[in-house]
Amino acid sequence: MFTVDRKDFGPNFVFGAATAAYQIEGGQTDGRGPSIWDTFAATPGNVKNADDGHMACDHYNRWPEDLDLIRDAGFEGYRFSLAWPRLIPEGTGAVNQAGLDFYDRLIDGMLERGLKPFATLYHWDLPSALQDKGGWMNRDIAGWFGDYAAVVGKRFGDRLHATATINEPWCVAFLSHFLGVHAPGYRDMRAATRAMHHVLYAHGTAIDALRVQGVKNLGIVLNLEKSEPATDSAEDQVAFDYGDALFNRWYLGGVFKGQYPEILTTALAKVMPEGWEKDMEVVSRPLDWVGINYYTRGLYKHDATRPLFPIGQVKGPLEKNDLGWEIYPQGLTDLLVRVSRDYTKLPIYVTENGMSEDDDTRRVAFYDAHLQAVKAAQGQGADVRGYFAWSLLDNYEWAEGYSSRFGIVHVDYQTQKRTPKGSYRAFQGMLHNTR
Ligand code: IFM
Repeated sequence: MFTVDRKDFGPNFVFGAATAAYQIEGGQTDGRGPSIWDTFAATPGNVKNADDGHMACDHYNRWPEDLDLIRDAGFEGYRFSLAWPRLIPEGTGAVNQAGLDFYDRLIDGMLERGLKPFATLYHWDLPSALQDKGGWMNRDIAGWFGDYAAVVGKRFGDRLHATATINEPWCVAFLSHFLGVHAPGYRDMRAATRAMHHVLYAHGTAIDALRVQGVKNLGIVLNLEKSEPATDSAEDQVAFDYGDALFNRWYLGGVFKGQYPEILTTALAKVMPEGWEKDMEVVSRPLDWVGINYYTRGLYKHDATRPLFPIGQVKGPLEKNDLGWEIYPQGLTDLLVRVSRDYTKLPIYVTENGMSEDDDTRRVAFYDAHLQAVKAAQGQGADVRGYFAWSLLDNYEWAEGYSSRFGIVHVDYQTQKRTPKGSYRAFQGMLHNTR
């Protein structure tokens, strides 16, 4: 059970569970086009056990049961993503009627159960046809994404409670184009820098397209880490400055101030896309809310062997999840307070927080500590309006395949049987408690 009480968070606070299309849907034979994750997963060495999302949690067919689980836990919101290649198989042009029908059913299913739909337009499943044209490295992606946003806005906009453009632009850009860990698996600074800018330019372009369609309550979902120096040496301080700029300030500064950190625009000057400065007004279009996904901290140390940025990372001493990520609830409080103090007074939602772990008692403790951290941030003035557990279901954890389990509901991938875990019951206990 949790030590926090639902009432601690205020009357309009939204509790929810989160998922993403590629990680749970399956259902790939309704006219959906291929995505970069299909081919990335099929390339040996990219994903543990060569797992892919062709079946995932079969949510495409089992969504009524999944929505029942969300409702029965007492959650008020469901954060889900729409698959671009399901809706527009080639990325641009013809729309897939079966895809429209699927999301019609899903969104109506949420509304029938009294759940607020929190939609995300892009959670990493780029149509392969667009990758063939350079994907996030191509500036034209802003227009392609804007057109896709207009299709979603026109069809579903009036039924969505909140809409985010991009999930975790750092992952879309840096993790996928510099570290090579996610699709399309590039390890190239020029590719990454282009993606870092284009993903935010596309975000702003999509905001414009959604506003034209009259869609309300628009935001973006940023994954932020609590960056810290490994020691208090001057060199590690510089490493921390780079690390924080790359992970946090690029996105926060771009979206809320129309400015990228100077330390990066200087270091990356030779590979920045030409004329990027002129796009900053679009990058920083006014929003209605911001989502923050939080998991861990980053500890930075000086590393002179790295040519572009003299930074390396060290593993800290804190307790870790089964992927080796440090558990650091204080970091969530600090980030929420920092965002509201230094970047925006908009409502903040914790759009993801959770733990990869087989031992669910540790997950319950994780959630409890992080809910306490949210409460502490509210006490320090951060306008936090909601919290979404990642994830409703065990699901396809990208390069980790199905070996990593983040769910509050266990999924048996042989039978697709769902079994609520203790952490699900802990949320249920808190959310049904009327004390
Ligand atoms: O599973 C992912 C999710 O898709 C995006 N945020 C982090 C989660 C855990 O790694």
